[in-house]
Parts: sequence; structure tokens; C-alpha cells
Amino acid sequence: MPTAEQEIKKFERGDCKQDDVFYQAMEEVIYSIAPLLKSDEKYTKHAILERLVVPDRVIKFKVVWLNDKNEIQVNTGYRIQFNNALGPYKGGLRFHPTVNEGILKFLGFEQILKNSLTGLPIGGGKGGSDFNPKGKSDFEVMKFCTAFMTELHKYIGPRVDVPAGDIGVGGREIGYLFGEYKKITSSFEGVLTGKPFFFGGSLMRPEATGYGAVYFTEAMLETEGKEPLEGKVCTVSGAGNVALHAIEKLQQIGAITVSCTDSRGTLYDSRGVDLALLKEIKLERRASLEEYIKTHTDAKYTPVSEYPEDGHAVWEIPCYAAFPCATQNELTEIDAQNLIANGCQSVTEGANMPSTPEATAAIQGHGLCFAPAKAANAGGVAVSEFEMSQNASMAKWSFEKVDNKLRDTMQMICKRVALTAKDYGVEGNYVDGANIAGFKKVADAMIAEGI
Ligand code: NDP
Ligand code: 2IT
Repeated sequence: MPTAEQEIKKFERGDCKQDDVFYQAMEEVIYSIAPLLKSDEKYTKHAILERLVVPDRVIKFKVVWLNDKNEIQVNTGYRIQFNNALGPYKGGLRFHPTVNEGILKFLGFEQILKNSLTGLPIGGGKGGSDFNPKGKSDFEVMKFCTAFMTELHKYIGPRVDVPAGDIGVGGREIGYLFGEYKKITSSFEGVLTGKPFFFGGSLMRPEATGYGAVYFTEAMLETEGKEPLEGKVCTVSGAGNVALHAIEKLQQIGAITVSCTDSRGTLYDSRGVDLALLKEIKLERRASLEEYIKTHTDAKYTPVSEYPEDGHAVWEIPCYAAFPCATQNELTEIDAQNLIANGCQSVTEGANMPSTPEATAAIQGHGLCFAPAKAANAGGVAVSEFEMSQNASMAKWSFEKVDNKLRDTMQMICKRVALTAKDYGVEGNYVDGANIAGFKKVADAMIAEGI
């Protein structure tokens, strides 16, 4: 039986820097599943790893659109249909200038195992574009989304591939994308999730990822015999969909959430952040967090230029629980050491792969609870699947129903991850538990479905 090191060697990386994040995600999974591969040779016999790390298809297309000055703009669009062993391809679209094939491969690969962990019938995919929505007018965003969908519509469908939001893609963008799909195909169907509520969206989808991450953390702390979040100081990074709803749920349960960040800097308000103001600044005005200190003069704003070397100001703030909710690799080894030194007890990944491998090792090595992204942020895609269900049956579920199902799903994932870790001799290691449980279900389906 090959060791994890031997398995990794099979997938020797080339010179392509873009693929670094994909290999980072893949290597973690290969190390985690080594005990499973050792205990059952069928996974090696059926070459599951070799098949799983290659997407079913990578769709890449040109997106040409006109800006407000009637100048022609050109971007690249992608959809990576990674694996549909468990259901239609499912995963978000990211609009950000850094988007490339490597980033989308990492996100799509993670999505396969995350979606598997939810127990719902959804496969894994991801897409997006290097389009930068920042500073664009609503009309420009609409024209870009329309042009993007002109190509994308050929490849998606409610039983084929169902995209949703991610960084830079929220209700506004999903609305424009949906409108164009409807126009081209003359059909009103659940081909995208994260739609605004009044035309087919699910209640709670905007809140789902952030709320779900907090539900997962509550379940994990209880399972690990640690004190609950009530009354505790929490730090959150990011100031978008995931971060703001994590803050909202933390405040609802009585935690004191003192921070958030955006691409320009970090905000620290020791009395607890003013969420209504944050929503106005980030969601309505789409402005910088620096605006906050104009009215809250005793809060502290640290611009990115003043961050510690190889680190981030937000993780220097003492806290009981940390919630990285912005982007990949935003929590480094130095950041992890700061958290540990300041007595942090728990780290929950709201973003996808926000911790570097070195940070994860340090956090786990010091006995902190660590909730990996593919388990902790699965609430978003779970409620996306609830939206697909509602669309298929022309139903509308209440807020309470979706919230209860979300909480149950997050508690179920936590239990499954913890039990799997125990079964494979790595009790308390939620990274290994999530990877083994997620992988096993997809792998068993792939074996049953043949090559
Ligand atoms: P949003 O676009 O709503 O918000 C992203 C936030 O992170 C913004 O505050 C943004 O700053 C900041 N940010 C983005 N990129 C960077 C960067 N390179 N450096 C520093 N800050 C950055 O995205 P979401 O909240 O939806 O997504 C956040 C994370 O959660 C991502 O990792 C995403 O993949 C993951 N995720 C999202 C889900 C969802 O349902 N939306 C589900 C599961 C995971 P600024 O405001 O300046 O742009
Ligand atoms: O990373 C993710 O899970 C998402 N961006 C949400 C995917 C979805 O289909 O709702």
C-alpha cells in the first residue's frame, strides 16, 4: 500500500504557480485519507485518487462586454465541473481579479468533499471570472453578468450544474445571471441558487454560511468539552456575506465580536462591532471599513500597509474564538502563533482554506479546536440545496424551517466528522475526520457507478 508521501509524488506538480493552492488542498486530503486507503485497498484498486483530482471538465470562455463609456472590455470566464458522483455539479461563482484556473480547481476540489459531507445529493463544481466588480456601476455589473451567462448557459441546468455565489457574487449578480438565463432559454427553473427571495430564492440563504459556521462551532465546542461562545470575545475577518452573518449570529447568541477586515484593512472595536453600520458600509455603500471610524472614533482601523510581516493585524487581537471568513491563506503561521499566545481556544474556517498548512499544524498542535472549511462553511451550500428542493417542488419554506434544517445539518456534520476521526484513530482532528468522511462517500459512489 503506498504511503501518503508516495501518493503525493504521483501528482508531482509542474511549474504552474497558479496550481499552488490546488496542490495545497489536495495534499491535505491525501495525508488525511492515508489511514482509509490503508484500511481498504478498494480505493487504490479503483484509482479513486487519480480520478478524483482531475476535473470532469474545465470550461473556459471569453466574456466581452461594454462599460459605461461604451468601451469594449474583455474578461475570462470559467466553470469547472469537477465531480458529479453524488449529484449535479454544485458550487459558487467567484468574480475577483485574482481568479484563475488554479484557484477554481482548489475551490472545486474542496467543494466535492464539502458537498459530500452535507449528506445531500450534490456534486462539486466552481466557476467565476477575473472580472472585478469593485467600482463598477450596477449597469456595468449587469452587462458583464449578461455576457458571462451568454456562454455559461450552454453548460448548466437544474439537474446538470447549479452555480451560486462566492466572493464578488451575491444576490445582485445572481439576479442578473438568472434574468439572462431565463431570457435565453425561455425557462424559469432552479438553475442558480442564492436568488433573491421574491423570485425563487430561499429564505436564509444569505445568512446560511455565517450562521452555519457558528452552529458548527457551538457543536464542536460542546463535543470537545470546551466553554460555549456566550459572553466570549470573538474575532472575525472579512466583511462580506460570510463574515457579516457570522458576526450577526455570534451577537445573537451573546458573544462579543470585536473585529472584521476587508481587502484594505482591519477594524477593531473592543466594545463589539456595530453590525447595522457595517452592513450599511459594506453591503449598501460598498465602501471601505475605514468609514466606520468616522462615527465610532474610539474604534481602531489598521490599513494593510501596517500589518505585521507575514501576518495580519486581526489575529493579534486576543480572543476566545477566531473566525477567518475572508479568503484563502489569510491566517499564517505567525498569525496562528499570535492566536495561541493570546489564549485563543478555537478557530473556525468560514472562508475556504483560510489557514495555511503551517497555521493549521500550529493550531492543532497546541490543542485548540479547529473547524476546517469543508465542514464549517458547508451551511451555505446546504441551504443552496434546500433552495433547489424548494424550486423543484414550487414550494416556499419558512425562515424557521430552513434555520432548523441548517442547524440540524451543521450538528450532523460535526458529529460525523468527530466520529470518523475517532474511528480512524485521530480523535479530535476535524481536518482528518472531514476529509475521510467526505472522501469515502464520493469514492464509494464512484466505485458503484463504474468508470
Ligand atoms: P464577499 O465577496 O461577500 O466578501 C469577501 C470579503 O473578504 C470582503 O470583505 C473582501 O474585502 C474580503 N476579501 C476578499 N478577497 C480578499 C483578499 N484577497 N484579501 C483580503 N480580503 C479579501 O465573499 P463571501 O463572504 O461570500 O466569501 C468569503 C469566503 O467564504 C470565501 O473564501 C468564499 O469562498 C467562502 N465561502 C462563501 C460562501 C457563500 O455562501 N458566500 C459559502 C462557503 C464559503 P472587500 O470588501 O474589500 O472586497
Ligand atoms: O464555497 C461554497 O460552498 C460556496 N461558495 C457556496 C456554493 C453554493 O452552491 O451555494
